[in-house]
This record gives sequence, C-alpha cells and structure tokens, in this order.
Amino acid sequence: EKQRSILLQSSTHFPPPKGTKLSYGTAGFRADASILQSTVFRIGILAALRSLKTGGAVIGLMITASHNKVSDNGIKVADPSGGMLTQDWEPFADSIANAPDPESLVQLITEFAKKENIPIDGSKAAVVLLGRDTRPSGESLVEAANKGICCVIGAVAINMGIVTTPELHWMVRARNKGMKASEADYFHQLSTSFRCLIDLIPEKSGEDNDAIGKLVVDCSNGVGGEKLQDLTQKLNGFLQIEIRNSGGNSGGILNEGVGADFVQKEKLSPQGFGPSDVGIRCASLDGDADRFVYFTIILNGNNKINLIDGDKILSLFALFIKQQLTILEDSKKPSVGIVQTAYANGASTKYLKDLGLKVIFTPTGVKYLHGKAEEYDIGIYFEANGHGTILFSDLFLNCLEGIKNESSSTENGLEKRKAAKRLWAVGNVMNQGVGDALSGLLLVEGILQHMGWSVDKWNQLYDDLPSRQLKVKVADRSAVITTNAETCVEKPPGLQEAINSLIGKYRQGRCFVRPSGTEDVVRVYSEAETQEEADELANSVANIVQ
Ligand code: NG1
Ligand code: ZN
Repeated sequence: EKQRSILLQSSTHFPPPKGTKLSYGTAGFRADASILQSTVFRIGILAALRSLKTGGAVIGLMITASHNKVSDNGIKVADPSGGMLTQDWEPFADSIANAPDPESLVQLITEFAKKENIPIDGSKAAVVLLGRDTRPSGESLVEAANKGICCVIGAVAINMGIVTTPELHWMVRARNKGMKASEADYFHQLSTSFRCLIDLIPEKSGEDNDAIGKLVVDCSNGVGGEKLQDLTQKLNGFLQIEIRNSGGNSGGILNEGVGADFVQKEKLSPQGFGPSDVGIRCASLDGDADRFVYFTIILNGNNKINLIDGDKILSLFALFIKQQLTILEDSKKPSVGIVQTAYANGASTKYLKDLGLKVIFTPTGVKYLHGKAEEYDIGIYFEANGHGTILFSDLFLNCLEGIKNESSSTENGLEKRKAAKRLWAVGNVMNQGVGDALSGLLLVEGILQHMGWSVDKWNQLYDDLPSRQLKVKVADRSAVITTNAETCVEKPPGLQEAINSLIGKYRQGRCFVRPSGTEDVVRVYSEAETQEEADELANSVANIVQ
C-alpha cells in the first residue's frame, strides 16, 4: 500500500507525452529529448524491478540516442550479465511507457510484479547504475530516471555520470561478478590486455611497418572523445592516437557530418579530415562509442573513402583467432561461431567460410546476434555497421587458463602458451556485454601490429561485392513479413517469387527486403557483380515493393 501510494504520487509529476506511441524497439526508446521525461522515469521503475527480480543484481540504465541527432535522446537497459535487457521484458517496457495516467501505470506495475513474483514490499534491496552520453538533455533525464528508481522501496541509484554505453555495460557486469568496477578499472583492463598482445608479438613479423604509424580517430563529437583521450594516456605510447571531433569545447556538433554511422552510410570522410590524411589509418566512432569503422582517404577522391566496415573487422578478428587456435592444435577444440546478418557483404561470408569457419545468420539487431554468439565457446559477431564483439565461454577461458600455466619448456609448448595468452587477452580486451568501439580499436591495432600489416593490406583480405541499400516508403511496412533470418518474404504472397525472378537476371545477384525496426520504411539490399547491376537490381525490387 505504501509502495502504491509512492508510485501514484511521484508519477503525477511525469505525465506521458500526448499522441505519441513509444516502443522499446531494437535499441531501447528513442525520441526527441523533450518528450522523454515520463519514459525515463517509468523505465527507472522497470530497472529497479528488474534488479529485484534478479535477486538484487546490479542493473544498468543508459541515457543515449547513439548516432541520432543531438536533440534526440533515448534510454536502454542493461541486464546483470552486461548484455541487453531480456527480450521477454520488452512488452512490459512498452506498456508502462504508454500508460495514459498514474492509475493505469500503477496497475500495470502491480500486475506485472505479481505475475513475475517480484517482491515489491520493500523487503529486498535493488541497485541501478545510471549513465549518460554528452547530450545536453542527459542531465535532467538522469534526474527523472533517478526519481523513478527511488520510487521503488529498497532501490538505490548510483550515478556514474558521463560514460560510453559499453562502459556502463562493463561496469554492470563487473559489479555483478564482484570485480572492481570503476572507470579506472575498465581502462586498466583494456590497456593491460592490449599491452599483453603487443608483448607477445613474434620477433620478426612485419612485411611492412606502416601499421606502426599513427591512428587518427573521429570521435563523432561525442562521449568517445574524452574517454579515448583518457585511455590513450594509459597506453604508455604503445599506440599513437590522434583524436579529432572530440566534442566538448572543440566546436563541432554531435553526429553532424561525423561519426561511424555517417561514414558507413555515406561512404564519405567525416568533417575535419582531408587530403592531408591520404595514406593514414583512420577510424570513426559513433555518438556513444559502441560501434566503429575504419577508413582511408582516397587521393583526389572528393571526400570519398575506402570503407573498412564491420564485416572486415570481423574477418580480421576471425583470422587472428583461427591462427592462434591452430597453434594450440591438439588441445581440446573449442566451438567457434561467426554470426552475421543478411546485410553482411557476401564477399565477407565467402572469406570466412573459406577459412573453414561456421557462419550463422540472425535477424538484424544486436540482441539476436549476441544471443546466437553466446551458444559457442568462441562467438564472434558484427553488424556491417561496426557493432559487434567476441564472446568467450567460461569453459574455454578455463581451458586457456590451464594452457597458460603449463610448464613445458619445449619450443612447441612455449608457442602454445603464447597463443593461449593472446586469446586470453582477446577475451579481456573485448567487452563481454555489448559492442565497444574502444575495445575494438585496441584489438584491431594489436592485430595489425602482430601481423605487421598496413591498413591497405588488411583491406585487401577480400574485395567487397558491389552493393546497394535503399529505403522504400510504403503504406504499411508491417505488411511485409520475412523468414529465414529476414532473407525471404513470406507475406504478401507472390512477392518473394517476383524478387527471385529479378535476382535471376544477375551474376552473383543477391537481394532481400525487410521492414526496418527503427524507421518507417522497408529496406532493400542488393549485391551483384558490378555497381551498375547492384543498383539496377535494388531499384527494380524497390519498384515492386511499392
Ligand atoms: P533497422 O532500422 O531495423 O534496419 C538499424 C540497423 C541495424 C541496427 C539497428 C539499431 C541497418 C541496415 N540496420 O536497424 O543494423 O544498428 O538500426 O540501431 O543498418
Ligand atoms: Zn551507438
């Protein structure tokens, strides 16, 4: 009763926006920041309930709208493992975000708590870690989320201030494992495992030494700027990083003409980069630093770039891991799963399969890729847009621990120990909760140095097949229902057959359509042997979708 009256009372201060239906979507709630007060307040309540449900485990709440424009904001929940909120709570998130008034809100909460057996009588404690990116609207939204959390008796909020999305997920995971979980601990883990990779570089590797030159990073004028600066200082000169578009007082606007999303979608260099950067290894983070891509500037190319996307990052990682596993040879073979979506360039999939690796496809959205990757001893997943990570099972980590501690002093034994240490470092540098641009940068840089590869050499692992992505506005995108990891249309009837007959006209033709989960459009993706053919295929399919 006391709980009920506190909830009723507080929620009157957070009326929901009129005429907007909010949805948890692929990446939490996102909207213009001005209408999100009630949403974050309510999701604060949800986070506290989630903590109660999981026996008082720490839950994370991140206020960010990632690569969206600066006036937007959003909120995402991190589960105790540091992964995303379990999918079976998403309907509850949707329904409380849209409850029209305090009474219906409190009723939904009470019913849900009852159904899920959540102790809301104040007898149990709950903890929620709060974080936000650099958006100006973040401060007051954190305040609103805090009020929501504190409405649940026994729940406390800990404000971590401005952090990257993956940093907050890392902190949640670390706390729940009873590890030290400050930002300094996070930087320490990343920098020491990077250092470990560097220390284990074989003596005379290095076909060319370009990899040693500096890396220039576009930080999207977001939170990644300051954090990468801090991390770089911990690297003791083992990596030379120049930071651009760092946000703060440097002038530029968050995600405007900068950042990983812009670079990957437009295939153009971000602001602040130009002809003087030709020949230099460049990377771009997104607004909350959970994804990244690499690129190089094309000489006299009018801001055009060679894009090195998530698929190629994945391929580099897979190759390195495969090489280390080969050195471990006879030891117990771990299961390795590579997880992609239908948007992965076909050339990357072919490359990975030719390496002898198992490639699995899931629907678009990190929650699907992550879930699949968890099924393997080593699960590597990336979306083409640069969001992804590498997951190691506890079993495999134990196995590595064993090999690391073996005492054989034969050449072979020594090499095996080194390979185990390298893999161990990979598992430590890579965020085990979500994609993390800072982790990813360090692993790419470590591997390039290990191989002695230039960025161009890496880019030449395979040539991307020409592709085209289009958006089609339709009356009702939910009329398109797909199956088979979104590669095949089930409804409306006849559409897939029509698409198939268009695909049949092109060599290496591939094409699929699906409704977007984040925009009111149907997306068309095509590949073919030449750019003209890929464009033609996409356009002709777009025509029949309309
Ligand atoms: P939708 O709008 O469902 O295609 C987009 C991206 C995803 C993912 C989500 C979440 C493409 C084709 N799709 O999803 O990869 O990043 O946004 O932000 O890039
Ligand atoms: Zn992001």
